[in-house]
Amino acid sequence: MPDGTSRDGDRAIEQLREMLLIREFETRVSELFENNELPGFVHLYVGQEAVAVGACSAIDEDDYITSTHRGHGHAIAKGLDPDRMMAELFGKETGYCHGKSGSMHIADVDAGMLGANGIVGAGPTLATGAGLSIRRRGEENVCVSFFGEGAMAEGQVHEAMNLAGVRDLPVIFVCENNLYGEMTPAEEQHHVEGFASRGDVYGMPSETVDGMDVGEVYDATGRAVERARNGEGPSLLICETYRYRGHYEGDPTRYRTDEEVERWQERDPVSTLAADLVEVDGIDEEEVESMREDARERVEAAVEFARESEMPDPETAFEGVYAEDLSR
Ligand SMILES: Cc1ncc(C[n+]2csc(CCOP(=O)(O)OP(=O)(O)O)c2C)c(N)n1
Repeated sequence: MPDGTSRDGDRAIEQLREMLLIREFETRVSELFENNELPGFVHLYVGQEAVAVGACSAIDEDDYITSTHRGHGHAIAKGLDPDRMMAELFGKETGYCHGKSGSMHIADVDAGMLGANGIVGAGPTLATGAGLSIRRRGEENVCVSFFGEGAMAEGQVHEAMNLAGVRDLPVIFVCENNLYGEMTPAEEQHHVEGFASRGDVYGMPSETVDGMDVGEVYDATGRAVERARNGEGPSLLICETYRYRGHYEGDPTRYRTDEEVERWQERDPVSTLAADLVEVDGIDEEEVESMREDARERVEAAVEFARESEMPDPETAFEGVYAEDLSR
């Protein structure tokens, strides 16, 4: 549980470890995709690591998240196993969804990861549903819903926020403003500046934070989680961030300049946190390097696991696809 204010070196080390794992996972996925080893599309999370890790480190293991088409970082931050994630990307039987979901629909309900989602804006509606279910069962959990600023223009996101507001549901809406929805700049898609006012209309407090700073995301999520657990309802958190890769792998990114990318990379969330740990907490640079090496090895082991796993049996194509009996 976050205390919302103090800096904690051990927590920051753990956050760096997770951010490095996401960075290495995504970097390796990019190479694998380029080598035609992965079927389907991939949308990478490189650059946005502080949002997933900051928010997920402020909730408990038995809390829930919903994710997006850019969901690998959210899944890793929620504690999913890189072996089963990589196997899913390879379309293998050992993957989280037995090779049926690929990158965009990885889910592990037991771990509270209610799903990546290829439908833009679908996560918040699931999160409001999870909030309703938490409330009905009398539990104290919360659900963090990640979505992009592009999704903020989707009707269902507003419906989800409205119902969560009306019912005071324990949902934290985390909007990752990475400035583009596919190739469209945010200012061409929204007529207001910033997104905090969207919370006002649904009666929930909003905070806008530096999404490149894991500590800021963690603290702000912690405040929202506390409200939600106290029965005070949902919150909206806007995290200003940036994706370094294209919208999808292979995107020529003609809609932005190299200078813009470099400007954001100067504030890289992983290097900034690592530098902070060295300067403020006095950890050795070698320790950071060894953490990076551990992350690389972990990802390589996941690639091996995925490569060696079997393809699913075609006979199982319709298993686990439809709900068996909705009447119960
Ligand atoms: C309902 C729906 N409309 C359109 C698309 C096509 N599409 C996929 S990603 C995307 C942009 C989403 O932008 P944003 O929500 O900001 O997320 P980001 O890609 O920036 O992470 C769009 C329009 C879709 N998958 N689903």
